[in-house]
Amino acid sequence: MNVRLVDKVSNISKREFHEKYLSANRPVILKDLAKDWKATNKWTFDFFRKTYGHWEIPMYDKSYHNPGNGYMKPVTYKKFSDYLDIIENEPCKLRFHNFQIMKRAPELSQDYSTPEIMDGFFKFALMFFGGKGSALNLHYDIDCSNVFLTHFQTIKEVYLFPPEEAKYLYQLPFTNHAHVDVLKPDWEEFPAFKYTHCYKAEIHHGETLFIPRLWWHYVYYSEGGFSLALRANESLSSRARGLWNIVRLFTVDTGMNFLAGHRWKDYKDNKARANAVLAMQKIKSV
Ligand SMILES: O=C(O)CCC(=O)C(=O)O
Ligand SMILES: [Fe+2]
Repeated sequence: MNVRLVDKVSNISKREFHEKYLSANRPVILKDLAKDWKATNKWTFDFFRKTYGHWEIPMYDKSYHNPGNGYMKPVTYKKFSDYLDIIENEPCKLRFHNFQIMKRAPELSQDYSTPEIMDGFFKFALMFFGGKGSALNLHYDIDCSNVFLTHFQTIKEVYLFPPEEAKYLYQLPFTNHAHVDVLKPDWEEFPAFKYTHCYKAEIHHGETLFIPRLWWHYVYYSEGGFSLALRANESLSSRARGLWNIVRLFTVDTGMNFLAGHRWKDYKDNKARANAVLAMQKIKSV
């Protein structure tokens, strides 16, 4: 597998961003997009612990996509302050993800501003927390948004793959995810993965990773930490596609998981394998 580093830039104009990254559909790390945000200094482990520590929060781990009753459901709940104590100090595989934090704490939206680097930002924002050693499996964002992921306090790694490489990633049909462990691939099970072009981004405190729409990403918390994801989509047709994706993929997949559990998972695994075999045959016949 071929791994390249994602560019890191500062002080980029809207025009240059459009030309080099948005229109070219390329990821980039923006070092200073969040430099004037209050959040950059204010959002510490201690701040969240002191202000919102009493919340009960849902916890997720790598069983997120296991078939059956627990499919895409929390594995447990924890007090937010207890969870923050853990992820600040020790390894932990639990994550708290896709959290629309501003719904619960609208005052936090005063701590950042909508970036001006492109148009079409959505009002809502998501937060992601993870312990050292936790990972979010390979997926693309089902709503087809461009994502601006700003990380706070620590470092984390994101591995990105272009949309056209889904076939080498063993995309599970009717889903937006795949189960290759990017950091430790099982080459016997996923031989096509070696044909991918992987882009690695290491995001440090206050840096923002631009994930272009439909790009696949695998997130590894090399240290415990948290990020804010702002999302933008300038194109009405792609917004519509995102909505359609949510209805079509989510309804079919969760419905079939409910009806057929393990058999549905086997069907998806077999289909992903067959697609990868076909893709490899095409490469070899060229
Ligand atoms: O940072 C994370 O844990 C996941 C981020 C992500 O997948 C996203 O913002 O789309
Ligand atoms: Fe994502």
